Amino acid sequence: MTTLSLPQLLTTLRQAVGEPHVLTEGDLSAFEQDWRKRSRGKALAVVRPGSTPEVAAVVKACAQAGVSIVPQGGNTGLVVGSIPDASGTQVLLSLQRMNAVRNIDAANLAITVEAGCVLQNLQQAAEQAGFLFPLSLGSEGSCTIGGNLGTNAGGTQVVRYGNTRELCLGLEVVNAQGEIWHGLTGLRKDNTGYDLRHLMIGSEGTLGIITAATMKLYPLPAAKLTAWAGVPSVQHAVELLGLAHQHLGAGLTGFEMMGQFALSLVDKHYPQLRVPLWQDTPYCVLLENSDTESEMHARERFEHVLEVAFERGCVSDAVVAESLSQARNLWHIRESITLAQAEEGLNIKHDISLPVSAIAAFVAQTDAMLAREIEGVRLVNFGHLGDGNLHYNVQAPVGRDNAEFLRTQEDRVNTLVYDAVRGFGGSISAEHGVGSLKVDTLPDYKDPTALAMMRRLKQALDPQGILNPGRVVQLS
Ligand code: FAD
Ligand code: 2HG
Ligand code: ZN
Repeated sequence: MTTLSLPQLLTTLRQAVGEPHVLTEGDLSAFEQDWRKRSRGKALAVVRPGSTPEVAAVVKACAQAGVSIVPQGGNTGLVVGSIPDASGTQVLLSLQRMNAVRNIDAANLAITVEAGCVLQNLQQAAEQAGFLFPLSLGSEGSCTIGGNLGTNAGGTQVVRYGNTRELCLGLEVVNAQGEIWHGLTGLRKDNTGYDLRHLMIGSEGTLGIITAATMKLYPLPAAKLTAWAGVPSVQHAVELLGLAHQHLGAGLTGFEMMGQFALSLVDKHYPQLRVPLWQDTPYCVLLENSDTESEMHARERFEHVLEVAFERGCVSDAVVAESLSQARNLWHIRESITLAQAEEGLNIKHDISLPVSAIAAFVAQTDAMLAREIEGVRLVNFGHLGDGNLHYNVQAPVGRDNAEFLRTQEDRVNTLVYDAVRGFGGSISAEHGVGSLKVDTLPDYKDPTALAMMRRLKQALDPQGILNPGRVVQLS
């Protein structure tokens, strides 16, 4: 194979996707800086293909030039996995122009979209066709389905519908050789060997570039009920979750827990949102039930759960949304925690999962340990309790510079928290992924055989190491 020099590569890329879609000058910060503004890279070029054959042509050209590629969707990832490194030698491949809804197959309850389709647009397309696409994240106005698949995103409906992985029926992928795998079958059953779809999902752009996906659709719920409950402790929140599972069954679609400090940040930075109950109770829970039957029956069951929880002392007070707009406001408060943290200043983010049965003990033990280790430490503890997933974030003590705290304390705090997570049988990443932020930490917590198999897979599928190198697994 002939090799390409960098000028030849740029010429080939311009021929492949069109001159206006190869950006090398001007303000490229939207592509080169991560969402949290922790890191900034420098791309050789930002390349914006408009079709799958164009993606294949870009990958082939980069492979020929030995230039690596960083796939990017909405650039909302939180683990520094979607921006180029600082070398100025990587191609940033943005999928944003590939945003079409290709097909809705109502009988198969499936929708096929291109990878750059913004999640909210996908939700709306499904709804216009009379269906629900249940994946829901605070970043849904800008993240893309390609990025959701790349990270196997979770979000707030996982307790009922599963992670992005569970919602995917098929993929179209450009591999590291620039070949196109046409896997958009939409089949619900297919046991013809290794399931490459599941290998690609959650691989954070290191094994292939997802160009389109067939995703599952669900019936639209007829009634949705939302409550905000004050709970005296994490253990009480876990007991409330048990009651909700017992009485609501598959109707339980959301179960989020939020600590007092997390909610105080929303109250401080967005006082207009009027956070309920947060001053009176150490934790609040946001609970959602979705049903295909009438609201009257669902409401009876939903309120029964809260009554039983109240009698048992699991809930100290609760409000049930009386309208769609009240329910939306409650969800908006929950979704604003990430933005409120950003307003407060950088903190040390953790995205951990634990068996639900271990969460109360983990929080009690780790809260106390961090308070001993770092005087005045503030914990932004919130997350998807229904899935055993906490965002156990660590904010600098009052008066201490956030950036300095992050710089000097992150490694130490990570070790303290992740060792505790390991002690309770948990994972250091529940939904955000590894990216470059956790790539050097992963070997300390991942089963060594699993890690060795991951490295072998990476070497087999991408022997040149051109797809998002330095993310997920280091090869040397
Ligand atoms: P990007 O950030 O562009 O990329 C993420 C990773 O996927 C990178 O490694 C990238 O290389 C890879 N990638 C992107 N597109 C492709 C593709 N087409 N093919 C292969 N690889 C690709 N995450 C959750 O899981 N749950 C949440 O509740 C949640 N809430 C959030 C709330 C806020 C306010 C913010 C800012 C982020 C939140 N996130 C959450 C994180 C983030 O939104 C998700 O990780 C999302 O899935 C990223 O999508 P994206 O399109 O922005 O991907
Ligand atoms: C959420 O659940 C996101 O809101 C972001 O996963 C978590 O800000 C965070 O740490
Ligand atoms: Zn989350």
